[in-house]
Amino acid sequence: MLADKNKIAEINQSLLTEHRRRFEYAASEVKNVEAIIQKLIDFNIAIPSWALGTGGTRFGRFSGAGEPRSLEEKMEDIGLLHAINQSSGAISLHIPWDIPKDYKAIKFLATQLGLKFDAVNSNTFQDQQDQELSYKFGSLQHVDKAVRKQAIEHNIEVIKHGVELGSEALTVWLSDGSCFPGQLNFRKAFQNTLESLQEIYAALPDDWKLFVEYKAFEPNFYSMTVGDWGQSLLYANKLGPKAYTLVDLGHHLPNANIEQIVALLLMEGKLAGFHFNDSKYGDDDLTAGSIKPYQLFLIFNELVEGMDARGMNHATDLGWMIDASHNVKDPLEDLLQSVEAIMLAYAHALIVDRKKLNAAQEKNDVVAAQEILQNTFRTDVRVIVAEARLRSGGALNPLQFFREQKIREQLIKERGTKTVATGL
Ligand SMILES: [Mn+2]
Repeated sequence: MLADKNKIAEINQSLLTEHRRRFEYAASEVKNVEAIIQKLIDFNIAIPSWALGTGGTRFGRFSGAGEPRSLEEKMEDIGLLHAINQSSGAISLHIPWDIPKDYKAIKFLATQLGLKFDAVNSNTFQDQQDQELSYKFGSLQHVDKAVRKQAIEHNIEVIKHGVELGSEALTVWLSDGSCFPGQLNFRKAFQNTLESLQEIYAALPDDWKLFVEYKAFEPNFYSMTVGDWGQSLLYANKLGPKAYTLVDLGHHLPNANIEQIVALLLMEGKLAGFHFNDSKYGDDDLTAGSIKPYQLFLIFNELVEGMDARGMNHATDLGWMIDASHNVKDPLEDLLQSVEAIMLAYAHALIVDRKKLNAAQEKNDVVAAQEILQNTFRTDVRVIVAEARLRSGGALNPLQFFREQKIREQLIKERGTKTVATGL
């Protein structure tokens, strides 16, 4: 189904008087509000093709109803999101869960829906039905050269799909590692992985990037061969200028200072971008900003500061993607909430008074520095984000629109109640 633009405009009209009143106040409180609105309009967050269905855990999966049954329907769902919030204009494909069968038709559909193809993602953390060799003991790190070769070829295949669709990056997340002491020679595992990545890197088109994603633990629980940003950066540095470190917020040990990691990766010109989600304990895949919105703001604060220091374009110079899917929410409502939380964190970061913050830092005025950040975080920027959406043709209140227009009910009518989207 497609979103009804006239309906969006009609509902917006009914909310406009109240919105205008709130916006006038916010605009008087925030400096350079027009420049901020433009940046918010330009900013888009890619939606992964695996987030449109209800996620599962290893204990079970409670599928929702009206889930997309094909890549085309997943794209339609993202098209719906984008029509409603005007900030989700890209899809990140996972291969082999979502192999495009007809590139031309898929590209045409993407254009119709206003979507671009973001990074493509390979999968060597599962065995596929028709697969010859198993990844049980790793893929790019495997002691058997034949397994490594199979995994390398898969990644090159993923690049080929991406080239056809107009993607410009490959994200490699490896579950490689070990579960028990002694299982693995760390140095050999690293070398094997590096050599495999080098072969994949050599197959990248000139204008492509390779994103090396790290994760602290799970599914391996003793060691991960790309376990933290240090290891990822080692690979990225050894591979060359097209390789970068990708930060997934849920892939750290508890209490890691992610904002500091981001600042240093940016300083080194090696930050690829983000997988947004939130967590209480580990890789919980919860809605972005649902548990630690202040941390999300602090991360964006470093992003804006670090990108501006390097003269980077916020909207295009890093990869921005949500990587979450959980058991209990409607996936589309969850994504609307995630995008909203990310836009709010970005808006907050844009209004930090950097001159004052810098002055406080230079004087070791710890109290003033904290006040600047916390006052910013406590400023209500929801109406500014809504104004950016309004100007782009999106809904003033996305979640309210989704519910009042009974979009899920319509999707269930179209697709049925017993649909299961491919993915985790
Ligand atoms: Mn991720």
